[in-house]
This record gives sequence, C-alpha cells and structure tokens, in this order.
Amino acid sequence: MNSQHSGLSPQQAAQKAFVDQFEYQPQLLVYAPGRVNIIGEHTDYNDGFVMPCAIDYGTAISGAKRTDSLFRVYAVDLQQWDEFDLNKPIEPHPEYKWTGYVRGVVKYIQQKCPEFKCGADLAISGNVPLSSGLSSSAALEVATGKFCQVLGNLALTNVEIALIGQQAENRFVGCQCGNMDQLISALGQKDHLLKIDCRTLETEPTPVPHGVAVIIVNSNVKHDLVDGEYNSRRQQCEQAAAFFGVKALRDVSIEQFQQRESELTALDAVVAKRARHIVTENQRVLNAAVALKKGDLQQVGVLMGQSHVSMRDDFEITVPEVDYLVALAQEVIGDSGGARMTGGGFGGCIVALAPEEKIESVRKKIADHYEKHTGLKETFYVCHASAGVSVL
Ligand code: GAF
Repeated sequence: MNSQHSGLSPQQAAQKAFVDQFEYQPQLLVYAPGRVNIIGEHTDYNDGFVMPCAIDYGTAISGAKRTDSLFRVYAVDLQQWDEFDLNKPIEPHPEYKWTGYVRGVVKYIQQKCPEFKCGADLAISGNVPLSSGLSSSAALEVATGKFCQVLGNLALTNVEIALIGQQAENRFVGCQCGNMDQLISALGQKDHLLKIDCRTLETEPTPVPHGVAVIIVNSNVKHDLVDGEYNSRRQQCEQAAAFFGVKALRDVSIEQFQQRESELTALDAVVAKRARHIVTENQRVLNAAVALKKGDLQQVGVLMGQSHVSMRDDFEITVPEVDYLVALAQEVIGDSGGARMTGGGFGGCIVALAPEEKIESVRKKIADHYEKHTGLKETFYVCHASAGVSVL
C-alpha cells in the first residue's frame, strides 16, 4: 500500500478512492501508523524489551457498513480488489499477500467477537515504505482491527486489537513475529518513544529529547521473502531458552548467560550467538531508557552502536549496504547521538538519533557515498514520533 506518489495523504487517498470505486459516501475513516524501533531488536518474541515510536507514515481505511456479510476491499495504491464473505470460512487469498493482513484480522476478530457479522466496503491507502522494516503490515492490521471494532461497536481495547493483528500475522500470514509492531501502532504517543515490556505489556513513554531528530534512511534493499530467516531466528532463541530451562530468553541475565556460554557454544555455536544478542540487547534497551531520561544522547548512541554490532555479528540479520549506511551516519553524528539498523533485518532501514543541526550533514554524507558504493539510491526521512491508531 503506498499513496506517496499521488500527492494525497493516505487519508485523502482512501476517502477519494472510496467514493470513486463504491459510488457512495463512506461513514468511517481510521488511520494507523507504521513504526521505527530505536533499540531492542528481535527481543519482543523473547518476552523482552523494545523502544520504538510510531512514525508519521501510516495506513488509512475509509469504509462503510454493508447490509449483507460481504467484505469488499480496494487497495488504492496497488489497484487490487479482494472480496470475502463473513458467513464462510475465511481462507488466505491465492495471490495477493496484502489481503492476508485484512482477512486474518477479520477472521480473528470474528473468533473473539462472534457477534461481529456485518459486511463492509473498504478503501485502503498507505505511505509506509513497503518491505523496509517500518511495519506497513502492522499499520494495515491495526487499522483493519480498529475499523472493525468501531463498525461493529465491539468491546475491544487497542491492546487487544494489536494482539489480534499479531495473531493474524502468526497464524494466517505465517510470520512468527512478536508483538512490538502492532503494539506501537496501536499505542504510540506523539513526541514520545515507548519502552514496552513485551511480556507484561507495560509501557513507559519517554519524550524524544528537545532538538533531537529521528532520522530514517532506507537502504532500498528489500527484505521480502525472509520470513524463513525470521522464523529460524525465533526457533534458535527458543532452543536457547530451553537450554537455560526458562520460558523465554528474557529470563536470562547477562551474568547467567556468561556462566554457561561456553557450554552452549560447545553444543551449538550459532544458537549461542543468537542468545547472546537477545540477552545483551534486552539490557541495552533498559540502559537506553535510563540514558534517554537523563538526556544523555552520547550514551544512547553508544548503546545503538553496540546494538548494531550485535545484530551484525551475533544475530546476523544485517546486510553490507545497511552496515555501510550505519557507518556513514555514525561518522557524521559522532558522539552526539547514534545509528543502527532498525526492524526485522536483511535489508530495510537504519535509524539515527541526532541533533537537528546535523540532519543536513548526515543527508549529504549519505547522498555523496551510498549510491556510488552500492549502486542503490537511499531514501532519507526525518520523521516525528506520532500518536497510535485513531478514528478521524
Ligand atoms: C519484525 C517483527 F514483526 C517484530 O515483531 C520484531 O520482532 C522485529 O521484526 C524485530 O525486532 O518487525
């Protein structure tokens, strides 16, 4: 879903397309944002900690209730249609992957709220760059969930909507993702990062420090078709948790890990590296939250740098283009902030926190070198920490 070339906002594009395609007036407009994760990667499905913010790119759904049980869905940016019937078993679409996020959410909403029976017409448009680690899929899931909740007047909280989105992705689409992306899309707060405890679902907002920019640079290495790599990381983490005899790696401290690291390495060196990333990354999130509160950007930058190295060497989810982007950004930012890969990995984006006055020099450094070195053109965004899902 991508409305960015039409010149319209996702909300405007969805509203306009609804009228053009369905030829009557919509009754509801919802919007859910994508996200960027500042620190805490792959820790969510280990019951650990993450610190993302919602971004000012997202997905809008304009729609209206029908009198029958049909769901008719138009994806504005792809110019594709989907149609399914709430009175029949909801199965995956044979061709279009995006439909899984809508169908999956509707299916699990129906399971949780059997009273949800009304069909609907929907026009969907978004501007989250696709396959780049900024959670276009979570934005679509959360927007769909919110749309159904309001349309059906269902007693669902935003947290429940987020968890239904995750369930759709796990069971319907087949990616064993954690809960971070959907939670931040549902719960984001304007101008704040949100530390999330992915086990207890407790959240703690921290303001983005005054004068600090959240910069995102897309390597434009698409991370499509890597669900297998993602799922295998999850399995390796589960193997490590079983070795330590705990429910999830969240329950292993750095000291406990170090005590038994050589034993685990002898058994399976790859699993040991994966576990080392998770155990150290959890601690980095906690440390970063403390440093941010004190306004200690230098320390946040150190932790972001360590996080990147850990993702590159232990979790092995970065690619050379992304490593290069991080190095370029770090060179300019120095100890005034930090940069790291963000998201699931295998391509996608980097995120940097830097004083606003450094934005242009980071942009220039990357523009001068990235394409020459990699043959790919980057996309540069300065984004603003934004509110979560809303009904407009
Ligand atoms: C993807 C997943 F969907 C998230 O749950 C999370 O694991 C992230 O990768 C890595 O931190 O976005």
